[in-house]
Amino acid sequence: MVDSTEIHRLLDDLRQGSRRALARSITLVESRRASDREAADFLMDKVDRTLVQRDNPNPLGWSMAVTGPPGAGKSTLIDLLGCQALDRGHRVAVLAIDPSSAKSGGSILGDKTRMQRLATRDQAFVRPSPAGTMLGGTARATQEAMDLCRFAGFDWVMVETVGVGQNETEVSNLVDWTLLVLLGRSGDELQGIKRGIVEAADTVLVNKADGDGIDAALETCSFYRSALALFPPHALEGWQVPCLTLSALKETGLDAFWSTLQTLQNLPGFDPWLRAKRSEQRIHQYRRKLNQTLWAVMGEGRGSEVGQTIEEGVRTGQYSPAAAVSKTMEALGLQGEGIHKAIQKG
Ligand SMILES: Nc1nc2c(ncn2[C@@H]2O[C@H](COP(=O)(O)OP(=O)(O)OP(=O)(O)O)[C@@H](O)[C@H]2O)c(=O)[nH]1
Ligand SMILES: [Mg+2]
Repeated sequence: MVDSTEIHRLLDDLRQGSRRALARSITLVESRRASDREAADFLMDKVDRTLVQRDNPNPLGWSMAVTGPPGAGKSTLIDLLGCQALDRGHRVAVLAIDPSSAKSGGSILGDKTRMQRLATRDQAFVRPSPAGTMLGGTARATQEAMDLCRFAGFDWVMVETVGVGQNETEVSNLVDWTLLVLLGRSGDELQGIKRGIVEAADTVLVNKADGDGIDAALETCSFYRSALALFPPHALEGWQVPCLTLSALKETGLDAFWSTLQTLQNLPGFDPWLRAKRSEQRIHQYRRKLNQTLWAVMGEGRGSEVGQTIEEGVRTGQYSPAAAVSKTMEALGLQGEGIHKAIQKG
């Protein structure tokens, strides 16, 4: 249980940029306990108000998702980009959605991590989060964790996501920019990567362009360049999604990445586009939260008696899924009765 004095202390410490307070706040927003939820909502309300003010008139900070197939080199790249961003004067935070920690309680800061260099830099904040139950390979509370990072003065936030399942495009709703990291293989393997993932990418990077891998990387890159040219125009006017080759291991090809980023941020429409994107994401966040909250109120289909009874009714065929939704609304006092009656009559 966290009381309001403690929340105010947390807020003060976060304002000072304390990484300890940041870690604690993220733990709070990740907690599933109802009492923590209340405290977290109180905290996030204050955080959000400040962030909205700070983003006016010009949006501040920069966040990127790093997506891509397993083993493409996402963590290695984040480690490198993170260190380079620190050297450029940014404060860097990394949130890694860790599929294993949910089961084992393990941490990517163990020997599995490829972010050793960043993790040892004093100014950086690296945090693994369990993947939880959220779709999209993103932890349930990732959006809130990102907001907390920004509030604590981390102006460069990167999120590593798991795999390339069909729901991973959800992560692009959380960040300013999505980097898709691919391996150099023969071009026709585009099939293996779902089109939606490529469509959600703002920049495509073909990694491991080193040693014997150079030719394959170049070939893959030219294949993607042709494919990307056929995609609908990007929401940011003047931006054509580029494909670059690089080696996160040998640290080559990064200059092109940084200059691409500069070109992007210098586009005349950049600020209005980013402002609009962030506004739209707030709507997403509201809807996602509303879903989660309703689901939680219903005991996630298990905990509450009403939820259990209704689910049992769906399972046995007593209620259609549609009738069950209106029954649920009714149980929550949300004028479901009319709809329910209409279904019964129909
Ligand atoms: N040759 C070469 N190997 C690389 C490069 N980048 C990463 N690797 C290696 O590829 C392996 C996977 O790298 P990670 O950074 O862990 O890849 P990842 O995409 O984060 O992997 P998951 O998180 O497990 O999906 C490691 O052995 C890296 O050392 C690169 O540019 N060139
Ligand atoms: Mg990784």
